[in-house]
Amino acid sequence: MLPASPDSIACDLFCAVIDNFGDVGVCWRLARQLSSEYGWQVRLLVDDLHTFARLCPTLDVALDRQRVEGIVVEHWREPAHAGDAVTVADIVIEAFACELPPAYVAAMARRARQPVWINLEYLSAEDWVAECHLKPSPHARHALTKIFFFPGLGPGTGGVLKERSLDDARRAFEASPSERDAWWRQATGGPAPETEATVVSLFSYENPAIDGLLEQWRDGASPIVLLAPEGRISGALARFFGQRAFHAGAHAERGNLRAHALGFRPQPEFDPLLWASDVNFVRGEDSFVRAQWARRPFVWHIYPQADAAHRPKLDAALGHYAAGLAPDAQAALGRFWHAWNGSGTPDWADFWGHRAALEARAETWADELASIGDLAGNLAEFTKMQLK
Ligand code: TRH
Repeated sequence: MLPASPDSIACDLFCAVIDNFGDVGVCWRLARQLSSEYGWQVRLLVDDLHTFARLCPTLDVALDRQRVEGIVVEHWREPAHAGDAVTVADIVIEAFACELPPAYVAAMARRARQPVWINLEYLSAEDWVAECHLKPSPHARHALTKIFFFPGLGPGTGGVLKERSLDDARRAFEASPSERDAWWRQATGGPAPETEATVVSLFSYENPAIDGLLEQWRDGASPIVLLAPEGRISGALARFFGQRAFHAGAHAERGNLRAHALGFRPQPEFDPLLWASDVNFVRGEDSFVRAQWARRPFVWHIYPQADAAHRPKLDAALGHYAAGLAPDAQAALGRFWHAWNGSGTPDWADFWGHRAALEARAETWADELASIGDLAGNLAEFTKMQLK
């Protein structure tokens, strides 16, 4: 980590956990990157330390204030609570439109130098995002302006998070048989599988399509090794394998399908799961992004929203990712993603028959995505201009 110089930028990042792990997952990743790569003094205020501790087990959920990996973490207890002393940072980020405490906003308005106020939005690949990115919104009562920062997959958006060291870490893992072997033994209790096996990681919400897919894998011609972190899909796996539960450490085998239940790991250890797999089923926002940086084919279970508001978002993501594929592979990818998200029945042979094309596209897509700059870098550059 860079040493915090006296004139280094102070940033308060507010995070309200709505559900699951993505809200705090994105904030924790961003906080670490702003601190370690840009030398910012980051204070992360989170309202749910228990969820946070799943991603960061060194966190002490009993503490109101602590320093973790160079970041000050405060338990944001009440919506109205803004830390013990209302000190306002140079940069204030409210993640995903969580409402800042009124006392904090009032203190922002009183500050001699106006802070840069960013509302970090959810990721969407839709075209309108580029039009709204960095648009200001004046506060109704105070002389303050909030800037909307939109992550996205295309030019003109804020991009997505990517640490500078990520590609090197992935390449080192891929190049080191001993590191991979150690990973397999630690994750599954056994060695890496035979090379003809297809390794599938499965991080997903409950999904009625899973039973059909498990049957196809069981009855398929070549071996499938399924790595399933314990979570919302575990109940369906337990039922399929006739077990009472499918907790971390459980194993099961049916036909050509072998499955291992993995423990939920600290966030930095999530990437090696993706690197150890041939194809990754991911969900939400942060794991969706990590799968893209893993440079392997992936299947996205998008966070379902009321009135099917997620459907255009799914298609917009496909529009970017599938664009470089030949028409038949593009159609198969679209069919499979739609089926995994409730429209149709997933056909594994149809999808995986395009493995070579999907693998090639995973590489070119990661390069395209990297060309728009990463979110923390884009944010740091924008705020630097504002602070001048
Ligand atoms: O958990 P998610 O579904 O999170 C979210 C939230 O539901 C949020 O409200 C919603 O708006 C958003 O999705 C779109 O999926 P996501 O975003 O992929 O977050 C999961 C995080 O958990 C990610 O940071 C990776 C991490 N993780 C670990 O740290 N260890 C693990 O073992 C696993 C499986 C995941």
